[in-house]
Amino acid sequence: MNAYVAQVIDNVSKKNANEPEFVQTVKEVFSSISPVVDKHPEYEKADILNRMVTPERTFTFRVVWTDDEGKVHTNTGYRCQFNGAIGPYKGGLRFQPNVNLSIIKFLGFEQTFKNSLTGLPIGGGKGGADFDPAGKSDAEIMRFCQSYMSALYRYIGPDIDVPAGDMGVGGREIGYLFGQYRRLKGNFENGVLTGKGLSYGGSLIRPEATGFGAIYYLNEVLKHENDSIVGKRIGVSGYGNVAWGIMKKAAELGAKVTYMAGPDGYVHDEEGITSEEKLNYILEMRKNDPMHCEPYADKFGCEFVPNEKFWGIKDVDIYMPAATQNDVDIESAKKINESGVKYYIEVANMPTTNEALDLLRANKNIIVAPSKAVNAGGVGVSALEMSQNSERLSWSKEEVDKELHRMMVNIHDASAKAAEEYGLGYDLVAGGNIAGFLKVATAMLEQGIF
Ligand code: 2IT
Repeated sequence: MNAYVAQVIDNVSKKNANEPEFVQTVKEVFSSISPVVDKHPEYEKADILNRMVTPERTFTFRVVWTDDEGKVHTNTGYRCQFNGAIGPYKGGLRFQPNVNLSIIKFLGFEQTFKNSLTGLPIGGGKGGADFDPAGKSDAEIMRFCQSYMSALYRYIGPDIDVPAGDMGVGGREIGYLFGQYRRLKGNFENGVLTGKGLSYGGSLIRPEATGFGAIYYLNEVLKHENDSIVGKRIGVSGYGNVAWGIMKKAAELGAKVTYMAGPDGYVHDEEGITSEEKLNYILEMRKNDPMHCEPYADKFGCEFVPNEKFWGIKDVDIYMPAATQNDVDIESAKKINESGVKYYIEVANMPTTNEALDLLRANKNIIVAPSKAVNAGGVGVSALEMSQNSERLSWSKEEVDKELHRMMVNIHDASAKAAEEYGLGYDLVAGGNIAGFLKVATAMLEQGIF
């Protein structure tokens, strides 16, 4: 490995030893860019890598709210404005009890390269809170969001930093966050958030964009292998917003999701989760209880395996981890390697541990695609939402979908080309990291030392 790259990884590992997820993602991205740094000594001269692993600004804030019984609760909010070299900071907010600085920084670092891959002018950022939305009433969610935005609003804006949703933050939360921003600022600046409702500047297709984009990307991988999506069976971990978009688009293109997994176990639906009735039921089920997917198996009479993950099953063609980080560990990766399944398409942010990813990438019979490319259609359509807001108009469904499709084809092709240029063959993981990195590095170099 390039000595400068190794030295930066070593620095980060020591300095951020209490931030394991962040260290993990830095190692993953930077191990791919070693040949690029060999070729470009100017990066070391300008210390680009140490600058890239140091967020431009990170802050935490107090979020106090009152529950329906009148009890006062205190949470910690976060926002990490990681890299603004190619555009305003852009990235979601995650509300989950396990949120901490390490998780926010890993997501912000990944987001920087992902956003660069979209080809659109957006920098990288991420935020959230250690708030648990499970079991909260609508009024409690609203009060939490209002308190959260009261602390954040001074530091964001359409040309500064544009948050969106992530786990625990969907259309409802974005609505309350935007309402409070508007109330505090006394203006209508809807480009400050994306993932908004259609009545106040949201974009068509944004809720489905991450899942649809993942299938468009998968389609390019299949084409590259002279294969076709028609008739393919897909195992998806997760059944949230992103997994749902995958199910829907897969069905539209003639494939089917036959496995889905939740925190309580997994469902096997050999017929495929393809009908409108099934897709609608999943939305209903999730609204009532986001922790259990077993009711689906009960309702549609299919197999449910409690407390297990499905990694290792042989009766699918494609695995798509779409739940959360580090869902696939080394033991799961061994099972996947033995399953004979050819395509491993990451969807959730960092769903694979580094060890597991190395093992899968070493298997020449498996094609691995990285989440920062595969799931980039979500933030990509967020950037299209920003464009629509600044133009003060809205695009048709067809226009947004066409742009999303074009973006995913470009991301796939740019990743394949970057890997090819560095003599790495069809390595989508390295290629995605290299292509994302180059644009950010160039922008930083051209803007001078700071
Ligand atoms: O991980 C992600 O890319 C997101 N949560 C979406 C971010 C966005 O700004 O739409």
